[in-house]
Amino acid sequence: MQLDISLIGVPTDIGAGARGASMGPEALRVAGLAAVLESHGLRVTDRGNLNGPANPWLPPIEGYRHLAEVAAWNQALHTAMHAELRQGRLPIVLGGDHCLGIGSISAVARHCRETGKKLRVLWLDAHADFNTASLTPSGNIHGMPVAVLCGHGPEPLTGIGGQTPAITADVVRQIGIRSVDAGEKRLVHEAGLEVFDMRYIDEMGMRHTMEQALLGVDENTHLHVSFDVDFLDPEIAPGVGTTIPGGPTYREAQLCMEMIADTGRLASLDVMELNPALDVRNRTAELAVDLIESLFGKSTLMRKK
Ligand code: 6HN
Ligand code: MN
Ligand code: MN
Ligand code: MN
Repeated sequence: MQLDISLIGVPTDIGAGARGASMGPEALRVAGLAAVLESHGLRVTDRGNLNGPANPWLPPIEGYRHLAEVAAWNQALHTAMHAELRQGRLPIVLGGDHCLGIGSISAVARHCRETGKKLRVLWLDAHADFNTASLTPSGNIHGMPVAVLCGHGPEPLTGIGGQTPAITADVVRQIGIRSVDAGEKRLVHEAGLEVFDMRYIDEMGMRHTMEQALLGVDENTHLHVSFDVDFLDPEIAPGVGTTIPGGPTYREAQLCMEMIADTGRLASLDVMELNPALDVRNRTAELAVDLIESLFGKSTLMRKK
């Protein structure tokens, strides 16, 4: 695992349906993210926050809410993320709403093309985030990033990073899914996305799920985790804008993170959708930090490799 970590704060809720994810980066810092990582011998540099347009809080236009502003934030993130990867560092994006997956993952994909690495994206989320302008029930672009990355979307977003599509559906594994809109469901099937939904996790268990999701990850793989905090059950993680009941428990989420850590291939991370305005005494931020600690190798007992 790379030892040099960069924190990139992206304080915006420009793609969301509720205000407040713009405060996510600071809540993660207050919950002690840097110190926790440093306690495991990792070197952490906090790059501070990116800048971008304010949230004008306007209704959607032709199926997109705040398209120009979403494009500006994602272009800024793409540039910052790519610069960190090019320096051999491991970037952690402190979101911000999940529309930022576009800038983040397009940068990772570009880096993989330049270095000949094989990309695997684990999308941990209650939602598939595979809507388009014609399918979306809300116009909120945080419901669209995976579709955009796969080439379904407006040029100002699909063009970020210089190659459209930025990724193909076969690099993605979605885990924890339990809320997909009707039209979105059809497109997910058409695109051939591999989805481990909650029904699958209930029946097969998190261990088998992660074994399947990580199948084929090898020494030449760049593993990117896009962690939407609403992946977690709302009982343990209330601080998100779009809670959906029936998510992974504390231990299921820990095991998920621990099995990712065991691969030793984690090379970039998004922490998205944390909404401190809806949280209870920063509990969800603290839980996110606890899980990130497991993602970087904390486990309850020393395990022989
Ligand atoms: N997220 N499918 C819903 C929509 O409006 O498109 C919800 C999307 C939630 C997105 O949590 O990142
Ligand atoms: Mn999401
Ligand atoms: Mn979500
Ligand atoms: Mn932990």
